[in-house]
Amino acid sequence: MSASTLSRFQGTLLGVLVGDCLGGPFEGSKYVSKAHLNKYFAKMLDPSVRLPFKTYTDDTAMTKSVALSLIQCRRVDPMDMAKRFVSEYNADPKRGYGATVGDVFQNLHLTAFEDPFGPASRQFGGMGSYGNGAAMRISPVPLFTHSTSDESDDLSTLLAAVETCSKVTHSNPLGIRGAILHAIAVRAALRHKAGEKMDTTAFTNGLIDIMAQVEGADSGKAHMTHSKLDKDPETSYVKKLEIVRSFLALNEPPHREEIEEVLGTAVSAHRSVPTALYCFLAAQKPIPEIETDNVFQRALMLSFHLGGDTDTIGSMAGALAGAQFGLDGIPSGLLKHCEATKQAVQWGEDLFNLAETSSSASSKGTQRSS
Ligand code: R7I
Ligand code: MG
Ligand code: MG
Repeated sequence: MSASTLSRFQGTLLGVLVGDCLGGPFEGSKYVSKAHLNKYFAKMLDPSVRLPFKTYTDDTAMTKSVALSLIQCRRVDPMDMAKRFVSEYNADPKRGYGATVGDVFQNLHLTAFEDPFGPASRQFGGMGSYGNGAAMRISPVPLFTHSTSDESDDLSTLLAAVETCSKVTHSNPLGIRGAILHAIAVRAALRHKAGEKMDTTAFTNGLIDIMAQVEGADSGKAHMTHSKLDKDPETSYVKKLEIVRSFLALNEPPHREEIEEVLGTAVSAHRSVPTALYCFLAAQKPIPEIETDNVFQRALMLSFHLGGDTDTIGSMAGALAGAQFGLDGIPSGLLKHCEATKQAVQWGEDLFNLAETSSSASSKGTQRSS
C-alpha cells in the first residue's frame, strides 16, 4: 500500500481526535454562530495566540481502546475490547462519557467479563442503547479491514467486525447500524481517488445501496419490535441518507434549524451519524459565511455550528475528511491545541502496517481473521 494510504490512515484517527478536542467545548450548545467560529478558528491558527489546551473526550478514549485492541490482538476480540474500555474508563472517568454506558462498564467488571456482550444487551430494558457511542469509536475498524486486494470480502468482513465491536456496549440495531454507516463512509472516503473532486451524490448513493442491504437483511431476522425500524423515516438510515442526498442537491445548504430538525444533532446514533456525514459532504464545496478554503476545517465548523453533540459529530466528520485527504488535509495550526496528536498518528501507522501485512498475506491466499 502507498505512502498516501498511510497518510490517510493517520489522517482518519487524527481527524477523530481533532474534531473531538475542538468540538468538546461546544457540546450541548443550542448552536454556535458562524461569526464566532470564524474568530475561534482564526485565533487557533494564529501562531502568536495562546489558548487553553483542549483535552479529548470519551470519543477519542474509546477509539484509542479499539485501535490498540486491534493492533495488539490482530483480530476483533470483544473480550479484549471490553477490558480496555473498562480500564480506560476507570483510569479517567471524567472524559464526558454517555449517561448510561458507565452501567455497562460497571456490570462488565462485576460479572468478571464473563460475557462481553451481556451487560450491553440488558441496557434499556433489553433493547440495548441506541447512543452514538458505537459509531463514534468505530473508525479504526475500517482501517483494520482495509484491503487493496479483494473489495467484496473486505465489506462483509467489515460489517461483521463492526457488529462485534459495537455490541460490547450498544446492542440496539440503531446503535449498530449507525456504527456500520460511519464505518462504510470511512471506507468509501479512504477509497476516494486522491486529488479528484468528489461526486457527493454518487458517494451517498454508494452508502444507500449498502445500508438498504443491511436494513433489509436485519428486518428479516430481527425481533418483531425492531422490524419496523427501517420503515420509519426517523429510524431508517436509508431514509436519512436520502435526505442527506436531497440537502446536497440544493444550491445552498439548508438553514441549521432545518438540518437539526430533520437530521438531528443528538447523542442518539440515528440523529448524529447521518448529520456528520452530511457535514463532511457539504464541506466539499464552500459554505456561505464559513471562512476557510480547507475541507477538513469546513466540515468541523459546520458540525460545531449545528450545536448539540458537537464533539461527536465533529469527530466523525473529521474522521471522514481525514480519510479523504490524509495528514496534509488537516491544518497543522490546529494540532498544537489538542492533546495526544502524536499518539493518534501512531495508531494510524500501526493499523496501516497491520493492514499492509494482511493485504500481502491475503494476496498469497491467507485469510485475515476477524
Ligand atoms: O452512546 P454513548 O456511549 O454516548 C456517547 C455520547 C457522545 O456524545 C459522547 O461524546 C458522550 O457525550 O456521550 O452512551 P449511552 O449512555 O449508551 O447513550 C447515550 C444516551 O442516549 C443515553 O444516556 C440515553 O440518554 C440515550 N439513549 C436512549 N434513550 C432512550 N432509550 C440511548 N439508548 C436509548 C434508549 O433505548
Ligand atoms: Mg465525547
Ligand atoms: Mg458527544
